[in-house]
Amino acid sequence: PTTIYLKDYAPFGYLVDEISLTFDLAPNATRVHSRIAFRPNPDATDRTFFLHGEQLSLISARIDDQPVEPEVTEKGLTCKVPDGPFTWETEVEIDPSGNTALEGLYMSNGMYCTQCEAEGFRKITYYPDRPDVMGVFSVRINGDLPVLLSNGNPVDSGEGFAEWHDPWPKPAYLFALVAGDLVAHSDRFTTVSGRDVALNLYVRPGDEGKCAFGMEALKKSMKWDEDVYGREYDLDVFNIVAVDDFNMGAMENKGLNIFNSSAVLASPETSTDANFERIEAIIAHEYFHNWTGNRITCRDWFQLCLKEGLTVFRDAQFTADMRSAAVKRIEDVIDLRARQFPEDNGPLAHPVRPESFQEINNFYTATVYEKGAEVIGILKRLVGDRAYAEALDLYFARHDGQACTIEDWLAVFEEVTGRDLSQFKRWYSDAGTPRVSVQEDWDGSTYTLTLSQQTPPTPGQPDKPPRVIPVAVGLLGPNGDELRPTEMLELTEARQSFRFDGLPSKPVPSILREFSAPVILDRDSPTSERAFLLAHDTDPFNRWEAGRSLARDTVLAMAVDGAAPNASYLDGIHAVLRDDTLDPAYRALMAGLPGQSELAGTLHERGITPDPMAIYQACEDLRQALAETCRDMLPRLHADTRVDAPYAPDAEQSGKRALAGTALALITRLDGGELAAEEYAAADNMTLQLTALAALLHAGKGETQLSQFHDQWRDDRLVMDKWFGLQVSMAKPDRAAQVAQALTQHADFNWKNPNRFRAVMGALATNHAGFHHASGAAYALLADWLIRLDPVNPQTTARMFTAFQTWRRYDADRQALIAAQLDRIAATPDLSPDSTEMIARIRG
Ligand code: HT7
Ligand code: ZN
Repeated sequence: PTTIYLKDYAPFGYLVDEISLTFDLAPNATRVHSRIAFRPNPDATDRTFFLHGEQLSLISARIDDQPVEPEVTEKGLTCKVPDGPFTWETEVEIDPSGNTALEGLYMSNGMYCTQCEAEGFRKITYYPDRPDVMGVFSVRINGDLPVLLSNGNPVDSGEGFAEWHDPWPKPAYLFALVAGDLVAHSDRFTTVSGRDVALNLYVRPGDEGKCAFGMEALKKSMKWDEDVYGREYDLDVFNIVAVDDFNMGAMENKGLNIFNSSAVLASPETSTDANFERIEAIIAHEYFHNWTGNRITCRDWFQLCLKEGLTVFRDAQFTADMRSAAVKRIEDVIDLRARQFPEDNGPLAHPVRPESFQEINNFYTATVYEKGAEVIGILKRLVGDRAYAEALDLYFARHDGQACTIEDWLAVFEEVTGRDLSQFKRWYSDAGTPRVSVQEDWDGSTYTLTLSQQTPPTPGQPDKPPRVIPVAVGLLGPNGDELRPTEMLELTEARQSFRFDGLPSKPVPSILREFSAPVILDRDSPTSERAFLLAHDTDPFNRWEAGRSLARDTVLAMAVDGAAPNASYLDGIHAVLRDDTLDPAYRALMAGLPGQSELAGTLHERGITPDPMAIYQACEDLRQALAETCRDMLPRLHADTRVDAPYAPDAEQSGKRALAGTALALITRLDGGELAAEEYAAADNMTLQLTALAALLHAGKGETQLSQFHDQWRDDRLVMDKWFGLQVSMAKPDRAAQVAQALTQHADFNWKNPNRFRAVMGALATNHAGFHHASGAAYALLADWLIRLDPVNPQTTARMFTAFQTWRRYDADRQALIAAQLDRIAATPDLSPDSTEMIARIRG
């Protein structure tokens, strides 16, 4: 495998002015004719004419209408070309129906569909398939299908053909084509300057009833981007297509977004509140890419965080505005700790802007996306909201139509603020999660906070100089009053002190409010202080965090020392659950426990080898103790959170349902499932149905309901994914592998469909105690299936290796079992480069 380095970047020797593509569609033998206007790039020195191309049968090639004989390899072609501008033409044949990797042009349920990011266009035709080569695309599709779509605006269509033109120059990764028997859910949007835009959501016949929510989310996103970022849509149409076979959530192709059907189709009967929230966020994310990604794109794939970090940041702002900012922030931190922290603190650690890679598809990671968004949050906190807005305006004005770098991005901030951002840039170049420790001093009127930072070594980066960390701090008085409102401290040194003078009494500090930077705060504060913050902190994030850290410490003490559940935690959560002045969604989050994998990670950081079974049991015991503590108030809490109005997936109703679900889960521990069975029978929406079913399964009941559920939903593929996944995630540790194994034998286990594969194998990998069961059965099962999927779909296979990234945390027996499975997979003949790279990095 070849390693590609950021430092080796060189521009391509030729620019593309225009590219015309003609597709003659046929499932096994699609013909692609390309006609490309090239001219020498004045900024390049190397004039090698190399076009990427993989899995293509070259039929013919011409330069300026004259046949040529290029030199063709498995990776592309080279050819001698004229010194000045020239027209390049090829005809290739490809096999969409044989394309199971879902990259390039492929088929899903009889529909043609493309996925070109990052390097899929080279499977469609010969082209400089790199993001800094931007051209104006015209496309003609010949095919006997009712709907024929490509990027940009429609030009012409008739029986068996359609023509499209995209006036905005774009890199090939944003190319898209869809052709199939689809139906449209249509609407319109008038932009701020009065431009009328036709909106269409194309779905398979039968899915029309699941489009309304997605369409509303799209219109809200378009309006929000105008209002908040001043960004207007720039084509006559915006099309979205739902496809069942898709490797990720969605793709922002210019004017033709393609979505995994799970990320766009929704109805109250078939989708949970969490599904609705996720769909709204993904639609917004892909739409926001129109400016942050499409109009301004990346120079090379090392700059991926330029578009992804910023767009995740923007979609988080959108969700915070549409729903509850505090709840969104907590959800994001839960997710960051579950997915990004293990990556940043294990063998797969890499900088937000990596410096090398073998397979770029392996770098669509939580670090690039979620930490990339956190880094934008840090920048905004450092420069302030006004400067952020000014810098963004300058970024859009200066770089529209360009392929940019992180340096371009930082330059606009430096220019607007006059601030030197070289230390801040370490957030992009240095991997690893900084640990911030705290020391306090009180002399009777001055309170001094001394903060120290240290980032552990990561692969290839042994030393980490200090970086700038915004630490939001507020000081509380003994009765919970704010002695000092939130102040943004800038920690720039390895160790630094901050003084607060003239205080009437020793304050209780509330540190890292709003989770002002993605760091681990090492602070051994007394339980009483955390209980105080849980009751009084005026910052909603830190109030939640106080409960979270009490929960963490009590579970770990129970798991490691056999301690009893901590009464401060139980009483504190009891008080929160009763407090109906608090948002129900927030109360539901307060009552949650940290994930078991996260708890295992904390033990490992403290030098203790985690025992997954002991952690599992401690969590069970603590939940049981919470149920007992809250016994008297739970029926009332459950009744009070009942939603009587017609179902709406909004923040208010879904918050109530979340709290009712929390109450139901606790009640089920006390009544053995009586109420859950009633709730299941009466449920008229998927949130209630699934919550009740999960509670029953946890209680060791629910077999009847499980089979009723199957009969009710057997024809709905997205609901059936839930049916598969729930059984594995609710399975007891000693049964998880067996349950997953049995489900892989089910007639509906279509393992080539990424959603179905992930429903079972993803659920197995995240059932912590089940996955790490001492038998090693789950490791072996996952390995068997990765070996099977790899030749069919390397991208989806490679992403699942993250299940093994934390393997060094565990005891020698488990490590040996995992190493044996990784070695078995690595020894598989013809293993994909994607999986080969992941195993090599994880194995170290
Ligand atoms: N920009 C997209 C990333 C992507 C992708 C999407 C679907 C299938 C394969 C893919 N590879 C990369 C999605 C996004 O971040 O919005
Ligand atoms: Zn994105």
